[in-house]
Amino acid sequence: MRANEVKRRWQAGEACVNGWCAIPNSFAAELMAHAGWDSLTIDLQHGLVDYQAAVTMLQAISTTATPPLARVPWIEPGIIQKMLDAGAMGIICPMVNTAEDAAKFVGACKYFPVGYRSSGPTRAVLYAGSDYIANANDEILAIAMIETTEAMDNLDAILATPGLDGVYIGPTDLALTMNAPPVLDPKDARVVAAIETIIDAANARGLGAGIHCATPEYAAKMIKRGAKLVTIASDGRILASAAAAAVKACKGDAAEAKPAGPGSAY
Ligand code: 3PY
Ligand code: MG
Repeated sequence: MRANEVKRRWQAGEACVNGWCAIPNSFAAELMAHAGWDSLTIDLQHGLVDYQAAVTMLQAISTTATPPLARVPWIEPGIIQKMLDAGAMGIICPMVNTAEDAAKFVGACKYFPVGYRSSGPTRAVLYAGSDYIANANDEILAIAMIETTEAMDNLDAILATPGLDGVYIGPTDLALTMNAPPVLDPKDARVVAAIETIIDAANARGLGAGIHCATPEYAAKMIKRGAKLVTIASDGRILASAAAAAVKACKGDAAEAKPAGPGSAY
């Protein structure tokens, strides 16, 4: 089976700089895949991506060696297994708040005896190899999002889940449950302390800790702090800011963003 390079990096103690695909388009995903990210995540939660678009995006990413991950909309075994069958090499699952949530999530990602994933890796065998089923439990990554105070309260129990490979911090949801400003790259001392607690606890158990960042500077800081997977913004955000910068570079002070509404942090 094709080796999961995210896992290899984690085993070598290295971090992955992860790209984030929210635009539901195979060419956008192909462009991202050729940009040099260590991994790419297709976002079916807050990205505008449905299953059929996600499949074509996986095919586009397959024009490179970049490992594809997927964030699913929720802890729902159906979509988790469909994304794995389509060739995702790991799943990031939102709102894993309890040990029960974690067991349900990991179980959907792994075949018997670790979990209850059903056999049928329709495209995954083409992408990852005909010996997929025998090796998938070792290569496929189950990454639980820690993004609430409830998850913080249950952190040790979640991290102890057999088969869990890593965690992924959602700073804005985490901040919401702490009554702090829901922003990426947070400065609020309580949110920063929670992020550091999660990173340290994951590293102590040999699990990978990921975090969603807005800027390359914050992402680099998180790698120094011990994160093993840092996402920088998203394809949509990078496109929007590069486009606005190009217009501004040409028009100078006359340039003016023209949002249709109040705009968004994403
Ligand atoms: C969050 O900030 O809550 C996220 O889920 C980022 O991906
Ligand atoms: Mg979130």
